[in-house]
Amino acid sequence: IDLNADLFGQILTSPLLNASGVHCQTKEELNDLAHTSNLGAMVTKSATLQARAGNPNPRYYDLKNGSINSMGLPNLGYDFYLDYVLQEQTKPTILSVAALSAADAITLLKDLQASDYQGPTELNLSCPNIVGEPQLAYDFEATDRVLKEVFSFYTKPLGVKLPPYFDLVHFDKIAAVLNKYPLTHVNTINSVGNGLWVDIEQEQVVTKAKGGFGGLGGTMVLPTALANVRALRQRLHDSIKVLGTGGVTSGEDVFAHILCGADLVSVGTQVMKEGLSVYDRLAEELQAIMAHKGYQSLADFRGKLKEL
Ligand code: FMN
Repeated sequence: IDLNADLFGQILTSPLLNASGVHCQTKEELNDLAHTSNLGAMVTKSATLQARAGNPNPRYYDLKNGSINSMGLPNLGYDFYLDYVLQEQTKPTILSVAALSAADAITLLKDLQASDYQGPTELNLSCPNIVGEPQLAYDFEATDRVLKEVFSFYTKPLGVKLPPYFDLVHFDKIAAVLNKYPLTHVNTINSVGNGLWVDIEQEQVVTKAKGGFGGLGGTMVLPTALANVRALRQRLHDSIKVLGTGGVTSGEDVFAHILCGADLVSVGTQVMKEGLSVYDRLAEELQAIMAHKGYQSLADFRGKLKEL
């Protein structure tokens, strides 16, 4: 059984990725990822033009069924991550970038276009935790305008990170926008934005920024993530790969993402809970399921979810 997967032409020995934002902010963390077995490729923390401290603590809270966070994009700045992928990278890497405005996105990608970097980039259109800023990809026309301008000059591999959608008409609308552009991939889903958790003992919220509202991840978002992978795979051109993210805690969850059409699968919250050894466990569990079902490769079942 092999777990080989493809990252826009590069062969990976595992379909597993880290989810951007988890264990990928500092050079030490990125180097840890580079040395993590069964992690096929890595993704950097979403970088903004200027370094950001992010929101005040507490800004991550572990829940029984997942996590809630209001990190607010703490990162070392675009220059740091660009240097990292140009100089340090030893494992296939996706550079994640985020913009606080459409103008920032253009400035950042113009710089990237002019740089020596030729690898894959992911534009995060979906951070739910920036105070006062909307998640761009919930505005279909604004997303179209930004991508139109970006692809008027950008010629390197570029994908987008999407927020979860909850209405079939919204899947139609975002897919119609994305299908107009030569995107390498969509990564779905980002955190389910603006959940709220209540500490009954203290009668208070669990994270500080935004009055306690924060993005959800982990087991509780798995059905939403699977729906987004499936719905987008059904609507996007074949040339646009789908990276499945959200709710993965077991080999079965990885299998389900791939059955829904995911080319690669990322893990966020469960890395926070379990550490980087999670990738060995997931690969082993996935291989056991494949052996049991008689599958030799991921292509044997990718996208083959049956309907009733
Ligand atoms: N997604 C991004 O695209 N960029 C980020 O910088 C980012 N930061 C995150 C920080 C934390 C602490 C967490 C928990 C998530 C973050 N995310 C970010 C979202 C994750 O990449 C992922 O889409 C989401 O958590 C769902 O996956 P999960 O259920 O495996 O956690």
